Amino acid sequence: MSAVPTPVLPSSVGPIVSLQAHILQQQASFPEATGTLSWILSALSISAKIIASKVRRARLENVLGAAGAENVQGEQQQKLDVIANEVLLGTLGGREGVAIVASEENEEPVIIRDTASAERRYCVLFDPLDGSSNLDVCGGVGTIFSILRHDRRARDSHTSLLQPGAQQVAAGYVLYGSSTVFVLTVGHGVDMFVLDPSIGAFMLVERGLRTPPKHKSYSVNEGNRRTFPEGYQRYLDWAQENGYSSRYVGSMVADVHRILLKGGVFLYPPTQKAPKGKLRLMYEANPMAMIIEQAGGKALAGPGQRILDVQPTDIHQRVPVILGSADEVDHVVAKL
Ligand code: AHM
Ligand code: MG
Repeated sequence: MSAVPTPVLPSSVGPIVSLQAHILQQQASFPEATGTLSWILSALSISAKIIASKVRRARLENVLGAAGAENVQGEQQQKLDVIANEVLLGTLGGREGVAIVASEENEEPVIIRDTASAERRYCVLFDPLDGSSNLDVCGGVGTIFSILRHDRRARDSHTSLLQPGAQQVAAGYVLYGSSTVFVLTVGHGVDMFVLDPSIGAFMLVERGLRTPPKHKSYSVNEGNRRTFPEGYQRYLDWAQENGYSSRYVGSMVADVHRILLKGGVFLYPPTQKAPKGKLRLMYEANPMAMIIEQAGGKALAGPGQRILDVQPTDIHQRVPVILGSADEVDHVVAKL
């Protein structure tokens, strides 16, 4: 009797993997994993789909513009900031594994579950809609998130949250641009998914992303140049003398996504108005730093100061940011 040939996937057909399947595959490679983190990532994926649809319909539903209140940073909240925040609180709040949530839009951390009995629980920090002032002009905006293990011995929620970024278990962002992109790291490289709106699922489009080691491009708000510390001004002179391009959307997720894919350097230096920089350590700089480092780049707060090693003292604290291609970050640091 002749053996039945084993069917082989034709080489032209790559495996089709959704974010959900990818998370389960990764979980399976950690026998000690309980699935708690996977449930949290799935809540983030659902939030991203809901927020993406709200962003797409914002003009039609008349939810553009300011909400009329200021957040803890003293910044104008957009209506969609508030909506996106509620979506994330709602989806994460339903997940057993979430102990504490902290958001750019809430002054205090939100305790989701009685933390005293928490076994394997996590803290999730996020900026629900970063760059939201770009919404009125159809610009790219994003959600940024960071996941830390909840410290059961911590005396209060602040103490559990105040861990350096190097201890993040997972981090990522969602870019609501010409397509909706979900970029994720759980500490084993960076994977990228694109939302297929026709089936409502994020599909894997690239595994193990690497940021190019060099690219002659910088991304910074040059309107603030006169108040940058001198070293940054020296760097900009050098870059302009050496044929660098300037690219700045003013939405960190969009700017960092471009650098992740094409290379270059993103800067938010100290300024007169924001002497410690503008960007927030725990839910903007840390997750972006983890992604960029996992993709082979560098992320610093200053010379010799890795963002991921900064010990936070406040969940809303700010930090200067220099991140991107390894060689380009080195060029900046050489001038500081
Ligand atoms: P936000 O969290 O209030 O939206 O502010 C963060 C945004 C980043 O997305 C962006 O990189 C930066 O602010 C732009 O700031 P500036 O307008 O000062 O250049
Ligand atoms: Mg922000």
